[in-house]
Parts: sequence; structure tokens; C-alpha cells
Amino acid sequence: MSHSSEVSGRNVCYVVSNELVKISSLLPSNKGRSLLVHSLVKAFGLFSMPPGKHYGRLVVVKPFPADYKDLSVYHSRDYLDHILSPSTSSLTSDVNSEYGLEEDCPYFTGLPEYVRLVAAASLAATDALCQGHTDISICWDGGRHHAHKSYASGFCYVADCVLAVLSLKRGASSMLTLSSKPRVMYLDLDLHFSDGVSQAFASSSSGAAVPQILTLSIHHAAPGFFPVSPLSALPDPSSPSFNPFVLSMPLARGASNTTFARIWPTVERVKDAFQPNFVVVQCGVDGLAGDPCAIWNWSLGGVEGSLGWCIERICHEWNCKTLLLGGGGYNSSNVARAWTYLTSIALGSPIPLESDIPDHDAFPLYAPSFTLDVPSGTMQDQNTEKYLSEVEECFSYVAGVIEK
Ligand code: V1P
Ligand code: ZN
Repeated sequence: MSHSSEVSGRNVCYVVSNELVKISSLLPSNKGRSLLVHSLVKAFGLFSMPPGKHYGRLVVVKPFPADYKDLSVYHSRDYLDHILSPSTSSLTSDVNSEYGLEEDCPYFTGLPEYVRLVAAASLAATDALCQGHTDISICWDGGRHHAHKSYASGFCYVADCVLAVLSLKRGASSMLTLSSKPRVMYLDLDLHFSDGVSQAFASSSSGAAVPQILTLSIHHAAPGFFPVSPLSALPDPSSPSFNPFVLSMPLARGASNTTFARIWPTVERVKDAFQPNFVVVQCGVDGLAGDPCAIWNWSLGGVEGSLGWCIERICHEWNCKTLLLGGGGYNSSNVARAWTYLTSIALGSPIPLESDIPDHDAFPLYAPSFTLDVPSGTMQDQNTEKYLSEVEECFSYVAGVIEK
């Protein structure tokens, strides 16, 4: 299958294996989602795209379980000992709760294998970028942005985003093409604030002479909305804790394509100031219309400001090596639609949104539309022009600080 496109193709490394799909599909918050996603990518023929003038080629990479050493680059020894050893995993609920293994993050059969494989998947994606094998890497089973050094949180048991950023920072240092230290930008598009990732780099970047990592989370924030964190607010340059390399852009309910189109030049202003060599994008899709979270009203594609439009810009205009990770998304068939579409964008051959879902085992789950599109709904966008110009002004100042 070929899809016409006006953008240039880039080679894409796509991380998947039967083991990864099987184990990721057990994740309690997203049961069966991984299988649905990879099945739709396959059903649209993206695994067999031939190399061509207008589109890149997708190369599948299989992850091999990460070992203790890989994980301990970020996670604490105590946490790893607890979650990786099946004998201690059946410990009392007191000990499980010490490591966040309750409520949002219950212990589940297969957890040690899940943690090893998801970390390995995101690391395999970064390896392909560092070794110059690809321009874009995709790991839809990654993007666990709430996991902390020593505890699980918000459906996230492994800090694969942090491990991926650290791996790019270290691994890319050996790339012959880079004369200076590589800079890595982490951009998080999930509805929820990336507390695990932001916290990981908040302390490490403040003392560094020339910070190599910048994080920017665009998310919904409101009193009591998960995760509650002082880092999730708009930057306050007058605060003693102000850090221009750990940034947050909170958006109100109903955020739509219009709001994303309005803030996008600001996102690019920050990117241009930082001049990253690598960008890691957490592509959580719980902000799309039709998600059970029902907080934002973002659409998948078609127009300026849509998720697809943003990803197209990152993949084909930012001139950075790019890692696309998964994340949230609780309407599984819409998640499969979204990540399939984003895969085709990465390849430089966006599948037309009005395309019919191909016949495959999961076909009935795409009722009633049976098309690829995830259109926006009717929710009102509460992001006022007054607020959005405040965001613009604030980040314009921040970009100036980054440039210095
Ligand atoms: O609100 C909380 C808990 C309640 N505690 C006081 C905090 N947890 C949220 C967690 C959301 C995690 C989002 C993950 C991601 O960013 C992707 C990696 O999307 C929560 C929510 C909620 N609506 O915020 N937990 C649950 N809902 C939940 C629902 C049903 C069963 C178990 C948990
Ligand atoms: Zn989320």
C-alpha cells in the first residue's frame, strides 16, 4: 500500500516483538491495548512499506529484556529488588505500598518481565538513533512518564522515558557527527503532567554549567487533578526554584486544535532557543476527543494544531533525531487509530483520515465509524486568548533565558 505525500520520507525504526505485545497487553490500566495498536499498524500495511521516493522505510527492531544494570541507570536498587524478584513480589501489601504497588499500580503477574521489556523497548529505540541506523524511532509501549526512581505511580512502573533521555545523552556523545555535547529535548503531549520525568531532571539540570536536557510538559492542571505537583504550573521566573530547563505549560479544559495551533509557535520558540539534537516526544493520546478522561477536545489530524499536524512538524521540520513514545489513552481503538496515523506520518506517508479500517481480527472494535479519523467533539475550549497570551509572554521570556 502506498499513500501519497508531500513530505520527505525518513527511515523509521519501530520497536515491537510478540513478547512485548503479550506482556504490554497485560498492563492493568490498558488491557489488550498494545495488541490492538500493533495489529492496526500491521493491518494498514505499514510494516511492509517499500523504500521509495516519498516515504521512508519501517524497520522492525525486537527488544531483549533489559537487565538490572540497564534499569539501575535511574531506578533505585531497593525498588528494582522488589519488583524484579518474583519471590519478594508476593510480599505483604505494606511493602508493596512502599513502592507504589497499589491502587493505580497493582502488582500483576508478569510485572518483572513487563518492566524489563518496556525499558528494553525504549532503549532499543534510542540505540537505533545513537548508532545512526534511523532518523525516527517509535516505541508505542513506552512513555511511562509517572514512574519515579523508587516507586510506581499513575499506571507507570518503569521510567522508560527517563532511561531513554539518559541513554541519548550518553550514547550520542560517541556519535562522530556531534562536535559538542548532545542536547535532548523531552516534549510531553499527554493529558497528564510528566511528573516522573520532570522531577528526574529538575535537580540534575539546575547545577549543570550547560544543561543538556530540557523537558516541556503540555498538560491539563487543575486543583486535585492527577498528578498534583508544584512543577506542573506555568514557569514563574521570579521564584527561587525557577528552572528554564524543566518547563510546564498547563492548559484548561476543552483544549482544541485552535489552542494547540496558538501555542505551537511558543513550543517552537523554546525548541529553537535550546537547539536540541534529539527530541523525545511522549505521545499520550488521552487528550483526544472521545477518550474517557473527557478533558481536552483535541483531534487526530486534518487541521493546523491537531496532534498529527504537531507530530508532522516535529518529525519533518525540526531537523532533530526523533523518538516517539506512547503514553496514556483509554479508548483503545482510538489509541490504535492515533498511533497508526502517527506512524504513517513518521514514514512521510500519512494515511488519509477518511480511510476505512482494513479487515483484521479487531475490526468490529472500530464501530461505528470504521474509519481512521478521531474527530474533535463539541466541548467548549476554556483556554481564553487572555490566558494563551500570558503563556506566550511567559515562554518568550523563558526562551530568552535559555538562549543566554
Ligand atoms: O487520581 C489518581 C489517584 C487517586 N489518588 C489519590 C491519586 N490517579 C489517576 C492516575 C492517572 C494516571 C494517568 C496515566 C497517564 O498519564 C499515562 C501514563 O495517562 C487515576 C485516574 C484519573 N482519572 O486521573 N486513576 C484512575 N483514574 C483509576 C480509575 C479506575 C481504576 C483505577 C484507577
Ligand atoms: Zn495521561
